[in-house]
Amino acid sequence: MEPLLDPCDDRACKDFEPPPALPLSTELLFPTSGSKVPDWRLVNQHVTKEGRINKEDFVTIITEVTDLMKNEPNLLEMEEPVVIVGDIHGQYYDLCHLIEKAGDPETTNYLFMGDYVDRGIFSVECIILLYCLKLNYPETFVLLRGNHECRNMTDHFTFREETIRKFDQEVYDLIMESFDALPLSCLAGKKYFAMHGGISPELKKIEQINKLDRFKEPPLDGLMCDLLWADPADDDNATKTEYIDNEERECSFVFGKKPCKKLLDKNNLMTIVRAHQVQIEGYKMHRWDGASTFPYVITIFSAPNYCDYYSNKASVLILESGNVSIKQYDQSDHPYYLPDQVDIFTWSMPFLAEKVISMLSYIVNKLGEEDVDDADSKAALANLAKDVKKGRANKLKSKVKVFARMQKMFTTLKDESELILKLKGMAPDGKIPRGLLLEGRPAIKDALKEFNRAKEVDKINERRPKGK
Ligand SMILES: [Mn+2]
Repeated sequence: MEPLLDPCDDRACKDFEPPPALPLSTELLFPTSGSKVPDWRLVNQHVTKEGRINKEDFVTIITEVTDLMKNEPNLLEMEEPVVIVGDIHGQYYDLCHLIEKAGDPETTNYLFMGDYVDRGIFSVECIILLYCLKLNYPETFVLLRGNHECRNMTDHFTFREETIRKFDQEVYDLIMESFDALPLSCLAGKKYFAMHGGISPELKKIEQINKLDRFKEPPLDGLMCDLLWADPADDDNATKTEYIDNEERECSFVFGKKPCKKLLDKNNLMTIVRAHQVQIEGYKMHRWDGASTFPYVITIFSAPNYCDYYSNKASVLILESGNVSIKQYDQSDHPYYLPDQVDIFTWSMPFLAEKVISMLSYIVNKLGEEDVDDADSKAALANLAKDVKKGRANKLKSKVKVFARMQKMFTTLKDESELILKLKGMAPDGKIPRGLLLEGRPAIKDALKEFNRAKEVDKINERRPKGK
C-alpha cells in the first residue's frame, strides 16, 4: 500500500511512516472471491497506519456481522479457555495491544463485554477491527452489548459525530442496527456469568434472559436495562445492601451481597464477571466475604489511561481450567488529534485574541490621559467632562474590568492550552468547568492531578443522559 506522498520533502518526523494514500482495495480486504470474510490482519495493519476502508466495504462488514449476531441467543455460552475483556471506549491502539498480548484470535477464545465506542477518538476503527474478527471467528469471538452501544449514548457522546465525520449517517444507522443485534450476556466455562453492567431484581433464573426481545434501543428500566447499567455496591455497603437505586447512573440499581449470592446459588454459578466501571488496576475483585474468599463479582476494565486522563492500568481476565487469572497492561502510543478534530488555526485563536485584547485594554487605559493642545477642544472636553464625567468614568472603569478579565482568560487559554484541551475533551458538551479559566494555572493543574480527581470530574459522564 502506497503511503501519502511528501512532495516538498518537509515531513517533520521522517521516521514516522505517512498514512496510506488510498483506502484498502476491496480485492485485498475480501481476498477470497465470493466470500465476505475480510483479511483482518491486513485491515488491522492498514487501519493502524490511519488508513481508511471504502464505505461499501464497511457496509458489507456491518450487515454481515448484524446477520450473524441476529442468530445468536441473548444468553450465549462459551467454553474455557477464554479471555474476557471489559470496556474499550474507542482506544483502538490499546485494543490492538490487548489482542497482541492476550493471544491470537485465531487460536484464542475472546469474550468482549461491551462499551466499544464513545469517549476515545478511534471508535470507528475499533468497530472495524472487532467486526472483522467476528466475521473470521463467529463462534470463538463473542461481542456483548454495553450501555454505550445504542443511539441515545452515541448521540450524547462522541461516536455518532465520529462516524458521520469518517463515513456518513447511513453508516451510523447501520451500526446502530448492528448494536441492536448484540447479545446481552454469556455463560463462560459454565460457572462464570458475564454481562456489561450487572444483575437485576427481575432475574431469578438466567435462562429468563433468552425470553427478552433485545432488538431495540435499551429501555429505561427492567431486566435488559439492568444487565447493561447496574453496578455492584461498594465493599463497605455490600453486606447491608440488597437492591438500591443507582443514583450515579440515574437509572437501574446498585446490588449487594444478598441478591448476588441468591442468584449465584440458584443458578449454580461461581461469580459474576462484568465491566462498566473504570478501575485503577484495571480490575476489581469484589470479595464481600473477606479478603481470602472468592469474589462475588469481578470487574474488568480494558481501556488503559482511560480518556488519556485517568492513569489507570487495563486488564483482561483469563479463564482456564476453572482458574481465573488477570493480565494487566499499560497504555500504548496513539496518533494525536486536537479535541473535536479542531484545526491548528482555530486552536491558535486564544494566542491572537490575547494580543488583540491587550491592545484594546492599552487604548482604553490611555483614553482620558491624553494631552489636548488646541484651546477649543480643551474647553469642549472640559464641558463634556463636567456633564458626563461620572457616568463615563464608571463606564470606562467597567470596560477596563471586562478587558482585564478577558485578558486573564485568554492568557490562561494560551499558556495552558494543552491542559485545557484535555479538560474540554473530558466533557461531552466540550465545555470546560465554569470559573476555571479565571483561576489560572494552579486550579487547572489541580483538576488534572490524580485518578480520584479525574473520576470526580468525569462523574457526570457515568450517568444516563437525561430527557431521552
Ligand atoms: Mn459502561
